[in-house]
Amino acid sequence: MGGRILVTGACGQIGTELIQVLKGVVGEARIVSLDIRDVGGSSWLDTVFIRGDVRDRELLFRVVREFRVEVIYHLAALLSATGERRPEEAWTINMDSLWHVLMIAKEVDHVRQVFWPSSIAVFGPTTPKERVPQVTVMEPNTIYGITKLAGERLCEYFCRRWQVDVRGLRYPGLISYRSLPGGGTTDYAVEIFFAALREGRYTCYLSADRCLPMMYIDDAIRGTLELMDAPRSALRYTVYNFAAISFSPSELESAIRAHLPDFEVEYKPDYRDAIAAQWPCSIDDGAAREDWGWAHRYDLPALVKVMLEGVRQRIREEAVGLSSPS
Ligand code: NAD
Ligand code: AKB
Repeated sequence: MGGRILVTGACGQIGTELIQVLKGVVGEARIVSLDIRDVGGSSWLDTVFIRGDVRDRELLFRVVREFRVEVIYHLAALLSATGERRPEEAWTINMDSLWHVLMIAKEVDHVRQVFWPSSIAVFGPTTPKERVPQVTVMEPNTIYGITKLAGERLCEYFCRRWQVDVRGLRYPGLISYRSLPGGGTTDYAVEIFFAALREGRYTCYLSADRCLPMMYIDDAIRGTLELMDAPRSALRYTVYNFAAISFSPSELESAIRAHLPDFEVEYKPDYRDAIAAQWPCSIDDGAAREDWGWAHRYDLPALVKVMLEGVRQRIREEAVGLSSPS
């Protein structure tokens, strides 16, 4: 058997979707999942599951050596909204774990690649709002954004100083129905579909005109794997701007209302609106498009269509006990 792929944060929104796709590429036997959540056994989505804390350096070294891991997708983190409620934990989970993963990649010979996600949260109030360039002012003022900025610099450092092959993307808000988001500011763009189909109404915690960069999950996973497959020599950056579409809650509301004319949204901005206010509306991902051929496939109408179909199906399955909310 070839080397294994380790996915940390495996039970989260991205981990769940990434593993399903990776299984189709390399088979479940080559995937090791790690998360702090209790999944009720030693298997997650038919992969080997290790329950543990990514801050535990010894555990990470042991898992990587025992399973002869070659590639690490290091996804475990606290996201922006949770991070503002638990800043010290956000710092230790997001930063200590990245340090350990990069040290492992530096020291363990059979580890040849690391993927680590950054975020649009790396930008701040002094960053341009529209078509943010790849290289720009980055002065985030959420703890989450600060960990992403420090993380980007750390990845760059390990890459330059020790030739660790670490690659990253500044993900926008990701939208999915098979796995649900956890503790982010952009989560409204998933919740709204469930509320539209279940209750016909939604109370949105962002302002109606709070425009943010967003992406359908299938585009995000495909782009991630394309970046990992790209020849290292083609990559000018360690972490790339990565974009698809941008919209505000009221634009999403209108796009949903094109399918559900009676759908109603009330706007009651809370602390998450202040977080989103620091982030840009749109991103220039020209470097990703030039260097490794990135191209998104889902525009807003396509995203709304696939989400309404998927959420409707999921609600039906839940009603007959075939699927449980995650
Ligand atoms: P998520 O919150 O859905 O999942 C994170 C997972 O990490 C959870 O399953 C959680 O149990 C696990 N975890 C948390 N603390 C842990 C610990 N101490 N040890 C082990 N596991 C732990 O998040 P996600 O949306 O899947 O995000 C994955 C990565 O992508 C994160 O780094 C996040 O910052 C980044 N990202 C996500 C988005 C998005 O919209 N989903 C956008 C930008 C960046
Ligand atoms: C969040 O809202 O925290 C994430 C992100 C954009 O990083 N979805």
